[in-house]
Amino acid sequence: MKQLIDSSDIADDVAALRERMSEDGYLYFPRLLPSDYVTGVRADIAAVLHDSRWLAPGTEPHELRASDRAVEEGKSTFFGMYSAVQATQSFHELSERQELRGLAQRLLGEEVFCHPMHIARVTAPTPRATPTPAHQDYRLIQGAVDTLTMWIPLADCPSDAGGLEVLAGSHKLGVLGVSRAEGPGGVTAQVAGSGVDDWRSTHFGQGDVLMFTSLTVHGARPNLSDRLRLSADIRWQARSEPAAFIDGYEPFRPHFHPDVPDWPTLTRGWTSTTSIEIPEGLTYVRKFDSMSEHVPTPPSRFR
Ligand SMILES: O=C(O)CCC(=O)C(=O)O
Repeated sequence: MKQLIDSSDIADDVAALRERMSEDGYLYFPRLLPSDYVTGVRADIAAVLHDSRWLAPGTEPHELRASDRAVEEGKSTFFGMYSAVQATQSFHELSERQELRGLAQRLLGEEVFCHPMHIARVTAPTPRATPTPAHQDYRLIQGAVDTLTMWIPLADCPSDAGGLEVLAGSHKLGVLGVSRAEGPGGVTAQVAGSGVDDWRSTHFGQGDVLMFTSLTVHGARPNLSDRLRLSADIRWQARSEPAAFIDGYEPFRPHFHPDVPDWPTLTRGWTSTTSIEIPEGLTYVRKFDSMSEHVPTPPSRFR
């Protein structure tokens, strides 16, 4: 496994950050979030997993050992557990951490906002759950091509637990063709024959941040452990650029809505909802069919 390059030493150097993102399509910051803080968020989610019987009987919740009930995301028995995770205030408040906002702002060079559709991944061991196939986020998220994803493990994720891997430099290939695939997202990017083959990953620790562009090909490695892999996907874009919406739905509903209830139900009893608020005055574009054959590559800051 080729290792991700650690960018901690350039975290405050705007020019160096942008140059490396433009070159590699990703940036990696080990332990960017304080361990105690991440442990608190994980404990809140582990309580949901315990109550949903996703944790093996007789095991400690923080170990995240999977029970037989743990299934791949999107299966019918997934949604009870996932709705409760999506109703967890501390999970969404990850997006309010200044370490994350500051990084996004430095990279995008203007005021940013965080998509309220924060995604929690509770990944059961393979083969019960198929690893996320290699894909680019742009076809799925659309809107601003310079939307940046932060993938954040909420528990240590050694390589047997199947962390994320990125194809360094693949963002320069533009929007790739896709085919249907098993696993989260349901699509895979047609990258074979592109000549780009620099796959990178690492033994992730809790609170690491792996950040990449919406054109960077990435996917998950198989979870060969007996634990649930727990991580968050947090996305940022420039406030001045359009966000995408699906016809018939208000923009930025919760992940997996309507199989997961809408915000009024999820946020009942919260002490603050700032983590999921949408700034006023955003512009929007209608989503296109993510499987379309030819999708033009919009100009980007990072190519
Ligand atoms: O955690 C995963 O399995 C997938 C995450 C991902 O693909 C993403 O953040 O876009």
